[in-house]
Amino acid sequence: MNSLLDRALKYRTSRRGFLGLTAAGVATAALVGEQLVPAWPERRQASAETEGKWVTAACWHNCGGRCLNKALVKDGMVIRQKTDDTHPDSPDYPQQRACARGRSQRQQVLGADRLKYPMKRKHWEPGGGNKELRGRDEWVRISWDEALDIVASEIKRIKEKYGNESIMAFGSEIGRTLSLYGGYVSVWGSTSYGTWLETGPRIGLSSGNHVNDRMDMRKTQLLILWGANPAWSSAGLPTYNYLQVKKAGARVITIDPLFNETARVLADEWIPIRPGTDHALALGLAHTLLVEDDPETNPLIDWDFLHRCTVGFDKDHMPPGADPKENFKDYLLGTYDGQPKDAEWASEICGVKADRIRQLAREIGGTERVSLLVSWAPARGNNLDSWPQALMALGAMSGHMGRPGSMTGVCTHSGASNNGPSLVRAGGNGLPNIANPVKLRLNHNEHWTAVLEGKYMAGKGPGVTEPVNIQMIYHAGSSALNQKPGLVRGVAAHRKVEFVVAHHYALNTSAKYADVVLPITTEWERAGTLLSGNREILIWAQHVIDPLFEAKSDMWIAVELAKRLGLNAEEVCPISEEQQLFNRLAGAQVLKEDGKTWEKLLTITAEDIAEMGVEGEPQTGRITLAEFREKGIYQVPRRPGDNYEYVHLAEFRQDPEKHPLNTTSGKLEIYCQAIADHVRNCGWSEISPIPKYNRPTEGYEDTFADWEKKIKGDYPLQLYTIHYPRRSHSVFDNVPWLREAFPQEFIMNPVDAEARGIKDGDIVKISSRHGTVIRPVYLTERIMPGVVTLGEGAWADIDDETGIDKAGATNTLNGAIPTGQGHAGWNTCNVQVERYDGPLPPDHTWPQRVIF
Ligand SMILES: Nc1nc2c(c(=O)[nH]1)N[C@H]1C(S)=C(S)[C@@H](COP(=O)(O)OP(=O)(O)OC[C@H]3O[C@@H](n4cnc5c(=O)[nH]c(N)nc54)[C@H](O)[C@@H]3O)O[C@H]1N2
Ligand SMILES: Nc1nc2c(c(=O)[nH]1)N[C@H]1C(S)=C(S)[C@@H](COP(=O)(O)OP(=O)(O)OC[C@H]3O[C@@H](n4cnc5c(=O)[nH]c(N)nc54)[C@H](O)[C@@H]3O)O[C@H]1N2
Ligand code: SF4
Ligand SMILES: [Mo]
Repeated sequence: MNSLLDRALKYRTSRRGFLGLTAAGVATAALVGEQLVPAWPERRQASAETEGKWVTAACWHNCGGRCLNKALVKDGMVIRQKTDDTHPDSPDYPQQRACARGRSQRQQVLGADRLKYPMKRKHWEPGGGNKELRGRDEWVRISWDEALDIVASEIKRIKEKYGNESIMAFGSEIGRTLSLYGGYVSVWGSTSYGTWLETGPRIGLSSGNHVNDRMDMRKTQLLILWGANPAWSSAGLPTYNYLQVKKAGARVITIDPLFNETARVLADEWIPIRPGTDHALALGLAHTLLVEDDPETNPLIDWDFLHRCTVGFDKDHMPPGADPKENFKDYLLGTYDGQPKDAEWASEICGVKADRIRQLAREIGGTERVSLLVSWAPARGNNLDSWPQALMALGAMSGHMGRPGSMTGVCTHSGASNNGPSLVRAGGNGLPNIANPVKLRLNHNEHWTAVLEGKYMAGKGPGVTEPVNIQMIYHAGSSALNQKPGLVRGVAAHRKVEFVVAHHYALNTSAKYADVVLPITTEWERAGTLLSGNREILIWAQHVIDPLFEAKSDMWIAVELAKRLGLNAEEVCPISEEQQLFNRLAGAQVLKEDGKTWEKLLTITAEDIAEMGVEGEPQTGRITLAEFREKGIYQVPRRPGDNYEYVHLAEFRQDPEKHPLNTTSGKLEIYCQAIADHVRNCGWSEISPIPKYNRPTEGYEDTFADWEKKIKGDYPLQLYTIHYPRRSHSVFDNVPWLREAFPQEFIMNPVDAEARGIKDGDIVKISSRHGTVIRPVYLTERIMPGVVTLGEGAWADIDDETGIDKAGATNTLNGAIPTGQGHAGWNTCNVQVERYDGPLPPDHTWPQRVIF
């Protein structure tokens, strides 16, 4: 180990190499952000040499992409990275090329701020000691034995004093140990899918992607990217795939508060819209279709599909038991409430001109093949439970479902531009599940409040709460304190409980506020794993380097704690990491060219098995294990017209009786009692079974003190939090290269800035009802007036005196506001912005969090 460290420490560099040796780069090349990687000239030299071995290195983050990253390993150190060059690139059979984050992966794994040893807070005592010091105490290096003894004894003490229902934990491996020890409180709710998680499946779509694949999409004539920015949030191929759709002749419209990077590449037209108001736009479009449709002269509605495949559209197509007056058509027309949901009504809410709404409806209804694609972003807002249903109703009315080149729904994350079942898939790891005996779960909008106030909404109907007493927070996966809503409240909760422990490889927000921090290996230091991404690939990420310093895996910790708690460690981890990897390799399958039958992916010999030191049987498959190891990827070749093309809902459209959906009626539910019941049971708010517009808490309407008179309130701007290219959520935020490349600017329209005396590049103070951050401002007409945005995921850096977060973590601004199905409301938040006169050096110049 020592020689590995010596070698690593010899290889120091500035971030210059990454940005190129430009004059500006040289001028700012103070040695901040030192990393344990070779300096630029040494790397150039390394590339010229043939020494070293290229190893496929995991890029394992929840980033919406999945690319091939390779590391050149020499003397046990990574000296260079590259991306996919396993085959020539073409639109049909493209390379899986890495983004800037993947190419900076070394800067994270080998960062100077890697946690080296277990450590405890200097003033920690059993029971917490002075808990207010969490987040500002000094750190003391301790041995693994001491660290594990402390954690085990606190788990035992807290369980005996308060019961298992006082331990809240995040993380799968530690969950195994805690489950065997009587269980732990877990957390529920959609942080990612917005309201698609619960609404999607109940209305007949799904929570995830549900459109056609990339080859089929080339048949589309009108591509509408409705709140979708794959250029930033699905790095890799999606933007390139959409470019092929455009090249094949499609017109492209984006509907988004921001003229985003994707629009810059693809859009023929940008329609700006206020965040959280897409539901109103969908209703305005549906109303226009309804009043302008004439089957003879102006056919805009696909009546055949609507009547055969949906329930709830009009009084003649209601599910049994439903009030016939509660139908969608009469709601659109305003028959009973006196308010037609016409283009003018929609325009006042969403900000799109009424004429443009009507014109867009004509385009959608009047074009043969349309792709109406949304990401989850427009559903990630308070009270937006009925938005997915409104979009589905629009897609069903216009008939853009279940046909080649025609689709409506979610198309995002790793499925962006290319939905459909995986064509190549890994086997299971063979690890048996361990059930958690504790059934108490806290919604992520409530868990910090529940710690502070001792009660939570019990899921037993409107307003029914029950008591809870959390005394321990265990962070061993996810970045909960930074990534869940209500960060300011979260910090207070961390300073209230008796014990906080975190596993991490750098001092992220959860670790910063802990009592004990345990250093963790990254994927590069482990046995290897199989990673999937878009439907056509499987990546074998391999062991790259030995564990750095004293880092251990989460499973090792789970096992060591189990031993100290008197549990059977064998039960926690009955299968070695190597055997788990082998099981996944041996079980990998690939779809044959007929598009119907599966074959094993790998030929594995007895020698392979002996070399891996695992148990298994030789097998025959499509490629050899050696080839898969060498390339690190298997990619299914594609061509237009192949048997892998996928059209979502095709069979259902053809014969809905023979291929019913998994809904109460078996059809698409424009009237859906199940989702209304579910929301009611959650306890926070109620919705109608049809997609009626719900006013979002902290949405556009709440920027007004008086909505009727249109008098603005104290927080007059709408903030939404965008997924930002510096990071994958909080991951990579500590990498100085990426900090410099993507400066975490606050994006604002010049009109709003001028009214506040703000100039481009000024430091601004952004305040919401829940917290305050400061950031440099980037003024651009690419964002619509009245709306501002900031990238989510920065590592909070809160000054305890002023309460100001200088890093600009968006959850400092986003409050924890439980509504509807308990989903996260990141894109509905009201703020005020003013100039900030204090200094704020660029964050790539900040000292890294190097502890020892
Ligand atoms: N304000 C606001 N907040 C948001 C969002 C937003 O738009 N706005 N987006 C939300 C969305 S869509 C999502 S999906 C969530 C994501 O929320 P999280 O999943 O909490 O976010 P990540 O930052 O990806 O956290 C993963 C953490 O696991 C760590 N990690 C990785 N591998 C290991 C390992 O092997 N062991 C251990 N112990 N740790 C490991 C990473 O370093 C990282 O700290 O964030 C949500 N939060
Ligand atoms: N670089 C990077 N990529 C990521 C992630 C990351 O953290 N960083 N996280 C990954 C994860 S887990 C997820 S879930 C996805 C999330 O990805 P998405 O769900 O696509 O979310 P965003 O990228 O935040 O927003 C997409 C677009 O929607 C717009 N938008 C935001 N709110 C609204 C709205 O209310 N209405 C409309 N019409 N448009 C709106 C934004 O301006 C943006 O252009 O990203 C994934 N990809
Ligand atoms: S998109 Fe994701 S998997 Fe691909 S290189 Fe970037 S961070 Fe890595
Ligand atoms: Mo997500």
